[in-house]
Amino acid sequence: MKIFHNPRHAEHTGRQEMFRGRLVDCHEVPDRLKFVLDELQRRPVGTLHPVGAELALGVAADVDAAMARVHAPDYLAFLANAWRDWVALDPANAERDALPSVWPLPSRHGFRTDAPPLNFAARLGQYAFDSGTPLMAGSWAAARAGAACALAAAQAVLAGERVAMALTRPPGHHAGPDYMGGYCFINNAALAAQALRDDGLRRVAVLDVDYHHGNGTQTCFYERADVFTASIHGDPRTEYPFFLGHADELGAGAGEGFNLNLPLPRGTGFEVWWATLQTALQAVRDFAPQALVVPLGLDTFEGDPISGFRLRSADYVQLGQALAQLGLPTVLTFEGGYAVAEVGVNTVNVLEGWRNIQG
Ligand code: OKP
Ligand code: ZN
Repeated sequence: MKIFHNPRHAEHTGRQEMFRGRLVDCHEVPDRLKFVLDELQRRPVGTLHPVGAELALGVAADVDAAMARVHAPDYLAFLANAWRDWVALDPANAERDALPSVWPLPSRHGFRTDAPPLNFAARLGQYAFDSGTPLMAGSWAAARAGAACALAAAQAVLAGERVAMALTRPPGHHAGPDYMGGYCFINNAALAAQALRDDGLRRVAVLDVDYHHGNGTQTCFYERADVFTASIHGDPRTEYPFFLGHADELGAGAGEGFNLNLPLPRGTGFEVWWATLQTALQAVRDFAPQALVVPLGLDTFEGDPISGFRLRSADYVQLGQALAQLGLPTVLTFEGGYAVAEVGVNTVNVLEGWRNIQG
């Protein structure tokens, strides 16, 4: 197994996120990735490939083109210049992370979309759906290098690898065509799926096992029949991201029937989660894809500080085995998992499960 990791991930280190009326320490921290790398030293289940160097060696143009296949040009330009614009708003901002604090409500409330604001604080609100996603000087570089990891993993799978992982942060599955949020800026899983399609695979499935609904990925492919999206997650009636992820979201237009949401109540344990996984796996098999992308969140763990499922560390070996048994070329993207001390063991357990099946 090839593991493409992002040497620039720590350039994105948030200080605080807004949570229920106050600023709290960020959960999405660089140590998450470091603990996975540490565990991979102890259990070398795959080969490690840093991707930052490839960015410098001229793959950069490909990365920008691939991001533009998923994200809107104005959104990418916004991200590329966001830090400069934040500091231009007030030089004192150089010492603070950027967080939005004002948003347009949907246009039915009368707010205009035909007169976009110039003020950067307002533009940040236009492109972000929460105030829990701090943006700082290195966020763009880190997210862009992460996109390169996702593309490298897709390319490895196209070249014949059975499974490849994009080990990067910030995560991606909440980022939509033209918005950031949920700690995400660039949707790495969507990039990988689109890259697989662009290289000639006709059908690609995405199976999101993060605790939180992959709203960004769902939205990217909602009206398409070529990419089937499925997600098992905490019920949005009580769980983040709240405004998407219900069971009645089946896709639209040509994409009708090609989205599957399997929300579960907070507190769900492995037995029910596993039965639900079987439903998702059967739906993937029914779609008969030529490749699979798995946004791999480890925040279904019982010890996760911001999530509500009850999986144990050993359960992740079974998850890896079940995914491997699909027998599909697979790209894994690293998403959530905030029990930092255990996220390395839990991640590598998935990969270990894969290796059990591969032989
Ligand atoms: C990102 B991923 C917790 C509030 C929730 C957003 C959670 C984003 C999860 N204090 N903040 O899906 O793991
Ligand atoms: Zn999550």
